[in-house]
Amino acid sequence: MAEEVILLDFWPSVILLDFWPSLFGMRVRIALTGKGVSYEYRDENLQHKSPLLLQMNPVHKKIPVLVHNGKPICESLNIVQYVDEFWKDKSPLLPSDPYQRAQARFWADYTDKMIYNCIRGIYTGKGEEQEKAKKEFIEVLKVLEGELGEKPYFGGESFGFVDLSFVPFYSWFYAMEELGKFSIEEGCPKLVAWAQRCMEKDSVAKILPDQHKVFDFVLQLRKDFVKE
Ligand code: GS8
Repeated sequence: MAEEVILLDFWPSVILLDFWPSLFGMRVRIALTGKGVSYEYRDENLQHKSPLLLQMNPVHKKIPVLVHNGKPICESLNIVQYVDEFWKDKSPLLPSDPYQRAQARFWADYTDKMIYNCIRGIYTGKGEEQEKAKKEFIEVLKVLEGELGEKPYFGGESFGFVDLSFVPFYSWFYAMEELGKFSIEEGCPKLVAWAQRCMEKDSVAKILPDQHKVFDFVLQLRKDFVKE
């Protein structure tokens, strides 16, 4: 019993294990910030993962991990849904209608599966391989632009789960454009306008890192894959 009390005293109630340029980590940071939840942020060195990360995510050993009252929650979209359910009174992210919720999860999952692969293809690829990733990236963005339609947000009139899942990618747009020598705005003007609209929200503006800083990071990352 005494041990339990010490443990609870020791743990700040919310800790986020993360890495600053992580598109997945940004989702969780935006969710917590939007909900007004204070949390301890711990930036991991992914080459030398902390014992806490290995203990809290023994399956994938990846960030982000939310540690709430000493208990881990893993996988960014799963964490965001947990945050939305636990702190349900402020800024709801998922719609209450079951069909709308299913649709929101579908599109969030789409951003996960489709965009990250293209981005990876752009920063790890050269020549034809990179061209293919670029083309696919624009196609995927156009599909998302179609889903957005004339709405201000994917969630309709307010910023929601799909917006939150997708907007971190905006911080990597500049790096992709520089590496791929193309303009995303030219192909997808409405999507860029949507991202800029999201940036007007404090919870997004505070969290998304500077695009130039991300570009420097991506250049370093690229060195591990491509010998120029
Ligand atoms: C992806 C997390 C991830 O790839 C999620 O949380 O949504 N599906 C997961 N995390 C990366 C850093 S961001 O690219 C990571 O922790 N990598 C460390 C490793 O692979 O060893």
